[in-house]
Amino acid sequence: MNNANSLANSVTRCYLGLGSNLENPQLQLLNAITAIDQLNDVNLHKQSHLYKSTPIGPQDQPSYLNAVVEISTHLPAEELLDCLQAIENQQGRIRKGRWGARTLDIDILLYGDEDVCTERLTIPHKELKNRNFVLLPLADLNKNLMLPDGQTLQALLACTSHTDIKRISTLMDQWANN
Ligand code: ROI
Repeated sequence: MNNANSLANSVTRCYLGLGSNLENPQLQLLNAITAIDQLNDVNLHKQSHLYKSTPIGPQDQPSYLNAVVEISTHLPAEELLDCLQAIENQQGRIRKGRWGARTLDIDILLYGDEDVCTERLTIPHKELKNRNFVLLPLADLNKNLMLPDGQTLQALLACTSHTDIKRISTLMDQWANN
């Protein structure tokens, strides 16, 4: 349903992508997930494994750590974005240019089945289909996921390179299993 959130009080299931390659990336992601879990009107359901990935963009920057979480919320997409940007800022956001190293990015990948296109937001995320560091963790959470345009995650994964990304076993795995 495309207008799932137009009804007052309806709950929307969302997927958020997290990435970091500066200032202790693992701690950045763990702290961000804790902060997401503590947001008013956000329920954290699942978190993916943690992935080490080769940078997209200039190669003279550290490898990234990436993960995806599944949440549900009553918040409209832009209010959710405000909350996520506040978390990025609270964690002392550093961004070395558009394609450069960064302490923390939290992107709204999917907001229910909705297509959102505003000045601040494009959902589904513009690069979702092209990024293995988004597709692989999404598959940890919901391998039967279908995008609003009807494409399946499995079909996207089948034409994605898996060579420059590695699933890593970390404290986060233990945390996820508790
Ligand atoms: N590259 C990887 N591997 N992971 C990211 O999260 C990431 N984020 C970015 C850019 C600079 C595009 N490259 C990335 O913003």
